[in-house]
Amino acid sequence: MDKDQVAAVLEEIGTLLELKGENPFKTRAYHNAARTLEGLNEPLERLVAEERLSGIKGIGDALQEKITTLVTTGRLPYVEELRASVPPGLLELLQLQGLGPKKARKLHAELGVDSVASLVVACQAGRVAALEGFGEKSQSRILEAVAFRAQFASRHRLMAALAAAEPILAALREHPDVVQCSTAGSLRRWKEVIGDIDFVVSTRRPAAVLDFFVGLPGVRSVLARGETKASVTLDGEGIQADLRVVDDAEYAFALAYFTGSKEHNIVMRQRAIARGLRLNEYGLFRAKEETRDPALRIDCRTEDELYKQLGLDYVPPELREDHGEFAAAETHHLPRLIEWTELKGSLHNHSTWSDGRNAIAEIAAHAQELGLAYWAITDHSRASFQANGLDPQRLREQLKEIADLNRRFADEGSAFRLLTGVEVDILKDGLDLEDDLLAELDVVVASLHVPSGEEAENTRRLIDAAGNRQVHLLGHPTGRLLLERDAYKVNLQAVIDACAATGTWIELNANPYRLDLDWRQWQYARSKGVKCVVNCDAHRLEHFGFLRLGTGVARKGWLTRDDVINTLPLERLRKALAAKRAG
Ligand code: DGT
Ligand code: CA
Ligand code: CA
Ligand code: ZN
Repeated sequence: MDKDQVAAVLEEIGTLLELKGENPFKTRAYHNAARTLEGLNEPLERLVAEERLSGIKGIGDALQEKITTLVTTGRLPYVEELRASVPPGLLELLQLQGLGPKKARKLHAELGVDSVASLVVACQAGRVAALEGFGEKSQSRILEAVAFRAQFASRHRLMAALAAAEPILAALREHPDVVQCSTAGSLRRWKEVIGDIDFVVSTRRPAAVLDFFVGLPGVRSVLARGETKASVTLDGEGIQADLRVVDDAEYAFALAYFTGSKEHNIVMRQRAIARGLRLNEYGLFRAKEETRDPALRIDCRTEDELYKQLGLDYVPPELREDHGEFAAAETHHLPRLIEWTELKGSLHNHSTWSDGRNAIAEIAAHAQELGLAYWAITDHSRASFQANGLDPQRLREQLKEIADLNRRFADEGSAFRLLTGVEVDILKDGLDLEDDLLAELDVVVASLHVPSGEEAENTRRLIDAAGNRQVHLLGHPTGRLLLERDAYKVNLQAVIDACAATGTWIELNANPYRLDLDWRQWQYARSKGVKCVVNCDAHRLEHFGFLRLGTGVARKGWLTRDDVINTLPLERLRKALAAKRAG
C-alpha cells in the first residue's frame, strides 16, 4: 500500500473508534497520523524499509507497527475486526451532511438506529427530536440531508464515470465478435455529471457479446438482460451501465441515437421528416412510417454520412445539446474545437508551500516529462490559513526557489519554465495581497473562497478583482463542487462583461468536482471575446491528468485553440500576461 492508501485506512480506524465511543485522544491520534502521512515528501515504503517511522512526530509504537503491516502486507487484521464490530449501516450514516460519529453513536445506542432507513423511520416518528442534544430542528435537518443524498445517489461525476467505462470499452474492443463499439450517452457528450454509462456495439452474435458484457470483472450485478440490450451495476460507486447491440449496418444510426441528447435527437428526426425520411436508432429510411426494413434504409457507414444526409456538417458529440449546433452545422460555422494536446501548461497549481502534495522540483520534473512548456505555481495566499496560505515573506522565498530552478533549466538547455504566481483570495474589501507584490509575479489568479450569501456582494467582489490590473484571471468562478455544493450566488453575465471590459481571463477549472466556468456560459463569454484558461488546479502529480477532462468541457463550451490562453507558447503567453498590466 502507498501512503495515501495507508492514510485512508488510518482515517477509517479513527472513525470506527469514534463510532465505538473510544477515548478521543486515541481517535484523534489516528486522524492526525493520516494527515501526517498524506503530507510526507518521500515514499512511505522507504521510511518503513529504513525503520525511520519512529522519527516522525505523533507516530508512536502502536501506529508504527500498524503502518508497517499495511505497507508490507497490504492488510491489517485489526481494522478488519474493527469493521466487523460496527454495524455497516452506521458508516452509511456518516455520509449524511452534519452527522458525525458522536451523533451516529448516540442514535444507535439510544434509538437502535443502524442504517439510513431506520434513521428516517425514527425521524418520522419524532423520536430523534425527543433525543437530548437533537431537537426538532436537527431532526428536520437530518431528513433534508437524507433527501439530498438520495437525489445525488444515482448521479456521478464525469471523471468517475470515464474511469469506470474505460476498462469495459477496452474489453469490448478486444472481443472477437465485436465489430465496432463506442461509449454513447451523456458520457460521450462529456456532460460534467452523468446518470448512467451507455455503450453501443455492432456484432453478428448479440448473445455472445451480451454474455461477455454481463460477466465482465467490475460488474457487480445484472439489472436486465434482453436479446439486444443489457443493464448492469458496476463496482465502486455503483454506476449503472447500459449496452445496446445492433447489426453493423445499423451501427452509425444507433451510435448517433444513443449519444443523444434527447433534444438534439428530436431536431435530427424533424430534419429527416422535412426531407420525407424517417430517422430512428436503426437507420434513416425512405419511409413515412416507423420501420426497421433494411431495403428502405439509406446506407450510412459513419455518423458523418448521416449528418451529410440531413444537410449538416458533422457535429462533435460534445456539441449535441441543441445549443445552436444546427444553425452552425448548416452554414459550415461549427468551431474547430480545441484538442487537449494543444495545451502547453497550466496557470493555476499548488505545491507543498501551501496545500499541495508535491515539492516544486518534483512538479517541474513531471511537467517536463509530459512535454509541457510551462507550469505556474500559484499557491494560496495567507487568508486561506487552513490551506497554509503564503504571507508576503514566504511568497518571496518561494520566488527565489523558482528562480533557482529556472536557472537550472536554462543551464541544462531545457526550454521548460516554471512561472511564479499566487492564487490570491478575494476578500470582502479587496485582495489578500498588495498590488506591489502581485506585480512581481508572472501569473495572478484571484479566487473567491469565502463568498457572501448576497448575489450583489459576490458579483461586486469579482468585478472589482477583474478591474485590478495585476489580476490575470478569475479562478473557479462559481465555487461549485459538483454533487456536493451549489455555486454561490453571482450574476455571471455581469462578471463576464467586466472581464471582457478589462481583458481579464476566466478559468475553466479542470478539477472533476469543479469544471467551472460551466460549459453553458462559455458561448456567451466567447461572444464577448473573453479568453479561457483551462487549469488543473493541481494539488498532486496525478492531477495533471485533469487537463484532458477540462479540455473536454472546454470543447463542450464551443472553445477553439484561439479561445484558450494556455495553448500559447511561452513567449506569446508572457506577452499576453504583460498586456493586462499595460491596461
Ligand atoms: P444520463 O444517462 O441521464 O446522464 O443522460 P443520457 O443522455 O445518457 O440519457 P440516457 O442514458 O437515458 O439515454 C441515452 C441516449 O438515448 C439519450 O441521450 C438520447 C437517447 N434516448 C433515450 N431515450 C430517448 C427518447 O425517449 N427520445 C429520444 N429522442 N432519444 C432518447
Ligand atoms: Ca446515459
Ligand atoms: Ca442509459
Ligand atoms: Zn482555489
